[in-house]
Amino acid sequence: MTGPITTERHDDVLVIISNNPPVNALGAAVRQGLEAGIKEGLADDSIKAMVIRCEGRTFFAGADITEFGKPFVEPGLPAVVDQIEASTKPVIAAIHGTALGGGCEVTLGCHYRIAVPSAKIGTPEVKLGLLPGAGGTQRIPRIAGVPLALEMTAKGDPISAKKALEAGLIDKIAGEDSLIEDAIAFAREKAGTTDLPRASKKTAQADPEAVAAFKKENARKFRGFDAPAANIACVEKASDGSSFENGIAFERQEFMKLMMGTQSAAQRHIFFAERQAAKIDGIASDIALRPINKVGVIGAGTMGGGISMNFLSAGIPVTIVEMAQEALDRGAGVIRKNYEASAAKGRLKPEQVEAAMGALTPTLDFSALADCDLIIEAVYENMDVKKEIFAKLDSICKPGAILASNTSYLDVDEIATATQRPQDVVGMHFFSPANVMKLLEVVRGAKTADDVLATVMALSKKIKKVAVVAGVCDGFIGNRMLKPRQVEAMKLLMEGATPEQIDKVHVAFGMPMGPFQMSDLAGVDIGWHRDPNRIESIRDALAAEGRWGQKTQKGFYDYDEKRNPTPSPRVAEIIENFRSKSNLQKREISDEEIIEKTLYTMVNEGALILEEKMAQRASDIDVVWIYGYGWPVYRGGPMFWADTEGLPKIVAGLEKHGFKVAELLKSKAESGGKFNR
Ligand code: T1G
Repeated sequence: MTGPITTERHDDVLVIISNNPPVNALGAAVRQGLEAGIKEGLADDSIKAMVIRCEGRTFFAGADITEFGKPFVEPGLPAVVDQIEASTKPVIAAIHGTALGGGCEVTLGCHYRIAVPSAKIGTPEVKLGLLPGAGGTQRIPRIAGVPLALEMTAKGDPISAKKALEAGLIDKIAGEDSLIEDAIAFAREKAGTTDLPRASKKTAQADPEAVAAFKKENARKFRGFDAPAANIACVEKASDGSSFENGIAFERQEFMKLMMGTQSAAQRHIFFAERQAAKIDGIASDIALRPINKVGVIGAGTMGGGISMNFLSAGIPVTIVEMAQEALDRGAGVIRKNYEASAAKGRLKPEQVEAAMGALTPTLDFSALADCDLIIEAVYENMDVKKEIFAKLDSICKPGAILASNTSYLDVDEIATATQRPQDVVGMHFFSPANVMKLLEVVRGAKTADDVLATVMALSKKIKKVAVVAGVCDGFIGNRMLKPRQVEAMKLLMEGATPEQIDKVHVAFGMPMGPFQMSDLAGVDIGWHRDPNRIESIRDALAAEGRWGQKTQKGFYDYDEKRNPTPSPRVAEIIENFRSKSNLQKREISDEEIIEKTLYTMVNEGALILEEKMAQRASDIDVVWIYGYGWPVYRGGPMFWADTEGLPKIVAGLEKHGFKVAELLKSKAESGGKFNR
């Protein structure tokens, strides 16, 4: 046999082997090879049982997503799964790594499943805006029941081999290093079995209470998404007494609806965009990286503490430096409190908390940073202070140490001028809370060395961040696009919109919160000049009277003790005062105008960012907004969304309100081009 599938005879057991790196995706050649392998085993009387296994790091990780949208090539995966199940000889799935999506469905077509202890199985299709389209929504409930089927299909998180064994989704746990031998022995045990277990022949007990509870519990998480509801409907269909064939027909119908929709296209776009962002154009992927065995963090405040946790959780020791003992103790205390909170929720074992805290070295001695491989400055946003720190780092740090600033908008090139080693200087802009938010903007200075950039990008994956390369400009990528949104939102207040109207439009769009809710969360006083007598804007007026947001129980909204917001009459009065002083007439403002002025202007800024090469690609901008600001993944990020809106419509909307349209946006709109293609 040629192609990614080969077969190996072990006396009376035929082993069908997939070798399709990197993740054994079930592309056409793999499906064809599986079909041929099963046929070979059935045709040979000396073969009494078959094993399906994969080479490399994992069992099949699902359908080949790169094939979606391309011409269909037989056999389809459902047919292959059905062929396996119909085999008159036992077929055993030998699972390691992650059997995901179609990979999980292949195992469910097998009569038996054996897995190593570290294996995971799951159906993450919902995270791509889809559902298991090769029988998974019908076989999982029949084997493991409705509650677990709901969890696995509608939420998409994999389960451990242990949990799968308890649920009957696997039959046996193999030795971690003896999967092949154990699978062959297991197959031999089952050889000759006549009444083979077939999931499609089982029935699933309806469980309406479980469905209702699941829907209620996840209503907020599923808000705006189409796929979760489709997965739930399929699981209900599997347990409503319908025949397996009817269930499969329903699954196929729902799968095609999702596959043809923009939500799945958007979510698949982000799946690949996130991985593409890790690649740096023009730098060889095998460039030698600088070893990072010890990290220094300057500043033990909210950001410094959160940043430190990322490395401690990845097993990398951290030396954290402060100016005063009280601040140092407070910072280390917050880190411990955060870890203990995770342990209380069962996310960490107590020994993991102690290991992390044991790897933390709080100190007032700046020279302790001398042997760190990477030092991240996380002090307040003042250029003089940062340059003074970098000059000190330059004098004490070992050659080759990477010097990073967590600045959220200051000029990294200017910071680098404070050192004799600008090639070792880079920006690492974490998003608050730094130990939670996945986005990391890696700011490439004009002189940042290629290996420095590549080292930080590789390290980002190790600390479970989604990293995007940004150029040096005001606000880099995310905050630079946030600016027009906030400016236009404030202008709309002056013309008659209310904070709650604008926020409502953004939340309905799918954002976790609107511009004013976000200001109240982050702090209305962030970046305020702090002179209560200098009132030049609505924001100044609020800040001057202590309306700093949630932290003072009042900002653009008033807050009760549970931080529930209510529209503020005082804010309405402040807005009215400013409007009348500006001789602006209050007018009705449509939701459409709010979208055009706050979101179209973001897209326009994104186009400028691409023109100026401050982002490597449009999909990087999408990744920034998904992982840094909660842009709804089912809309694929601002630039993908603009493509689906239609660039001519975006241009028309911008021109209608007198905005200057970026050349790149205009030229793409005129030529029928798109940002993401
Ligand atoms: N198809 C095509 N390419 C894939 C792929 C897939 N399913 N999964 C990963 N890749 C590529 C990925 O783009 C990257 O490429 C490389 O493999 C390494 O991936 C019918 C319809 C398996 C947990 O959703 O979750 O089955 O950047 O960097 O961190 O019902 O990949 O190197 O060029 O992520 O070790 C359902 C998706 C599909 C699983 C490994 N399956 N993959 O993580 O490596 S739909 C999924 C993952 C389906 C059926 C339905 C992860 C991983 P490149 P990586 P990793």
